[in-house]
Amino acid sequence: MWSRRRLIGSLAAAPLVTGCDRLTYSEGFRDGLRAAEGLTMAAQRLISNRSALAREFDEADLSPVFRSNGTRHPGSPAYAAHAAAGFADWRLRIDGLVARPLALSMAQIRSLPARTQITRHDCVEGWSAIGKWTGVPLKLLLDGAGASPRARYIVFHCADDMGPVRYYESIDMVDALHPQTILAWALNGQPLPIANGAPLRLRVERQLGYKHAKYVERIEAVASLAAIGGGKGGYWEDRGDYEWYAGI
Ligand SMILES: Nc1nc2c(c(=O)[nH]1)N[C@H]1C(S)=C(S)[C@@H](COP(=O)(O)O)O[C@H]1N2
Ligand SMILES: [Mo]
Repeated sequence: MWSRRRLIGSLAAAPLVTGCDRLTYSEGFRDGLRAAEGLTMAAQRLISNRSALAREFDEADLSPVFRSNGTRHPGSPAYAAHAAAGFADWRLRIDGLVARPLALSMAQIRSLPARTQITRHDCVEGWSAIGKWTGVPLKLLLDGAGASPRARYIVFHCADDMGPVRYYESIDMVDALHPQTILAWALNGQPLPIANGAPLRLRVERQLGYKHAKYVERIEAVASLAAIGGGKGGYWEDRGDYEWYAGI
């Protein structure tokens, strides 16, 4: 049985960078890759670029207003009830290819080690904004749930209806384990506003705006995206509007 106490203890004790990560980010490992026969320059560039940090800014750079886009309020009565209760009964579920499926309250999530980062958000519609985000590293949650090595993608299921379907997005493990990939619960030092995805939204800083799922209620580890939604890895991707890979 996975008690609440053990859960918090285990998540809180989890180091932010361990095992594979340290290997991926260490210079020695990259040197090894460089030397590896048959690996093209383009592939090397891709690997090192994708694990690099996105630029972080100063307080002075913050946009006066961080605008919102897409859903500004998931209209459902269920969401409205959660908002009215200050999201006290909201649960983030973590399931799929994990050893220990979790359902975490916002109080539990806020008590976990947090990362704060000031980054620029770039929307394909042609606007950018700089905001300060605070949240729990996704890696910590995945380690806490015991994500399987068979997991190749992480899917974010959202609470907002887009007509008959709900918004969802997905990222691969390179982005999922990236140190700046967090589930944010604060924007500019304040609780995350509803317009920006309360109570919890993804920040995946090496990707364009539509990948940053708002109103996240479930995180699913999967080996393939084929059986999720329309099979293309996201709401916009299924419609054929945007590409799944939106790296910046
Ligand atoms: N659940 C959900 N997530 C979403 C969207 C949405 O409509 N619903 N819009 C996306 C788009 S296109 C962008 S640019 C950002 C906007 O985030 P913001 O509202 O905090 O500016 O959220 C992304 N995540
Ligand atoms: Mo966007």
